[in-house]
Amino acid sequence: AENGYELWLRYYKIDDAAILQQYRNNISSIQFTSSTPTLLAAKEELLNGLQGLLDKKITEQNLITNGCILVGTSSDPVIHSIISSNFFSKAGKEGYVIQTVTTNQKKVIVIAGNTEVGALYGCFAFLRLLQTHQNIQNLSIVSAPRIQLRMLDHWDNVNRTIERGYAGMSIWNWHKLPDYIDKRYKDYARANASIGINAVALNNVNANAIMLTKDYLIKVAALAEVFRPYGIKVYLSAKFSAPVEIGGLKTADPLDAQVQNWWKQKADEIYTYIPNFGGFLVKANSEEQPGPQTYNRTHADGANMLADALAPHGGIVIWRAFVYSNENTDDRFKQAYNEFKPFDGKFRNNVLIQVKNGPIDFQPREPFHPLFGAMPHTPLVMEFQLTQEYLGFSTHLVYLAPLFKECLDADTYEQGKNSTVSKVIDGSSEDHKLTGMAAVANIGSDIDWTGHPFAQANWYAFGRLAWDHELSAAQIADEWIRQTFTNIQHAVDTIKNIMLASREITVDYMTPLGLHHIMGYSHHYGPAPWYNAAQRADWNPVYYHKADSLGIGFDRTATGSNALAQYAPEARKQFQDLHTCDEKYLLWFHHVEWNYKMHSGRSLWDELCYKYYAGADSVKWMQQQWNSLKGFIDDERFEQVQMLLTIQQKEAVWWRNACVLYFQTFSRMPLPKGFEQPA
Ligand code: GCW
Repeated sequence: AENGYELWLRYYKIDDAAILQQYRNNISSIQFTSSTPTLLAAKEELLNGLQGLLDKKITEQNLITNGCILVGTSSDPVIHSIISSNFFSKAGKEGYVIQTVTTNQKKVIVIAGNTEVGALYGCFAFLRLLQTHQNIQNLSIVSAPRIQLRMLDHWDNVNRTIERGYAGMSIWNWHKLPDYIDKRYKDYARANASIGINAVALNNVNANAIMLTKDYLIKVAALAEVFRPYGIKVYLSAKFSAPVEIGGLKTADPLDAQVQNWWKQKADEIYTYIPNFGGFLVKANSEEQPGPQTYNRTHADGANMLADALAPHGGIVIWRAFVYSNENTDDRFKQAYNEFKPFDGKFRNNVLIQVKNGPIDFQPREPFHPLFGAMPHTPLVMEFQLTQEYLGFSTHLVYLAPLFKECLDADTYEQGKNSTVSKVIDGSSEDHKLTGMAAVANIGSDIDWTGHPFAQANWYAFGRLAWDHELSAAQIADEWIRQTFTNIQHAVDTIKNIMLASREITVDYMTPLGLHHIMGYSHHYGPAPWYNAAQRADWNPVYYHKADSLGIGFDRTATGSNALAQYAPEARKQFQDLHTCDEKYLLWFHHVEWNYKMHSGRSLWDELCYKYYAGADSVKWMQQQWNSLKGFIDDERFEQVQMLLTIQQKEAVWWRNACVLYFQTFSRMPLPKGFEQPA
């Protein structure tokens, strides 16, 4: 059944006769140079994949014959003798080499890395070539990740609920662990390894200290064991108050010797169970979480204490910069920068600071976070969100690669032109060795893992971009579609068009022209721009859109909150002038009069209506496009997406009507000519 469980790792017989023939001619057997756990995992995957895709028995050989695929590491003498070391120096620690070579008159394909995990990644990459119907007759590929730490953050709770999870319960079955190993754990590891993800934080950043007790560490160790052959390290979200909660201490003050000692011992203990433990992820002093500031200490004091405990074992601390408080009456946009920038250079070298892509909170569109480029002495980890907290949960089809790329490609101008966010993140502009990109997972116990067949694409796209942020959103969509649905060109193109347009369409029906944070209170689903009742002002949509009789938008220029001052002058320039500011970001930075004339010649009010209507209408277009695919993909997933698009269409109209009617109470202007006034 086509229930989506296999994700993009579908190995069904290739349905194109010419391609199938080419592959059968070129592939007959495999040979692995050793049988360590990682190479065994690679062999299992390659055999399964090849036998499925080629519908042919693939044998294992000790001899090099024509059509043999030879897999191993650069240290193997045979591989060493037939592959130039040049290739291996480009592959680095985790990269791979795929080369067609003729040796002793035998034509073979070599898949190898400097490490076993590199070879494993190479096997997945090779299978991807077949799944996407590439010509494999003369391969010469070298690929290495641009970013070291490619990480999923699960916001999974101990009771298996998932904060902001929309695809069922947590796949971690804490109750049955460590003795019962769910098949999903391995399939999860396979999926991640196939796209190069090498780190996972298992539990919610709103952490439960119980995760650090022996009972749970043993369960964590069992998962780590399953993941290890696939090159994946486990991390845990650490609750800062753990020394008090589970350690019996009176304080969690990071400068207290007993507290420091408690963490040291805890780290030592963790490594006895999990020798390759990655380290801690920490949310401190944000949204009621405890942290060093609880004891009048700084983020640096807190992070460095944990870093010192982990350092002897090679562990790292990923400390989140997602901080803001209600007591601080300054624009929420500015708070993370103000709190963190002063500590640039003050963190231990095994501390990374994890920054959300934008300054508020995973909105459909945000400008890049001003911390990128502003802390040159500190490695910053990108934090994206796959689970669509603000983008229609797992109900709306929104392909996020364009959102990720928009942020990665943004120019911080911190070291002159072309200091893109991606260069900050990959360490190239500030010369960091330790680099990372993380994403909040959208994975749950639903059969298809993500609750929407297209949400799988976001998981996939994240991994691919963490490996190589130069890939385009279109390239990634193309390969994902071919692996997941079909290689029929017309269908690939149609699906790709839907995917590539989906994010902008969503912005249009939710938050066009730079509107942000106008969604339903607390659950964050649907529109509620009128909401003004939260105990915390900074959770009220009215705080963000500031609509009044004159206009709408948040003035973040020098006449307003002056958040723009946090950007480098050249970057600031893109936003600070009302007339030249890209209209996609307009209301992020300016309070604009309803009658203001936009680039289109329309008034702001008309343009706002135009965007909302275009967004909702475009979902109808998505439906039409999808409907044209009937028969090109399996009925099950076809119908599933069809139903989801029907909901999306209704809800796009809901967003449009709610926002237009509400904002109309301020503009007091009619809808543009020809637009139907919502009831
Ligand atoms: O987006 C907000 C969410 C919280 C989340 C927080 C965070 C884990 O609404 O649910 O808490 O961000 O990123 O810490």
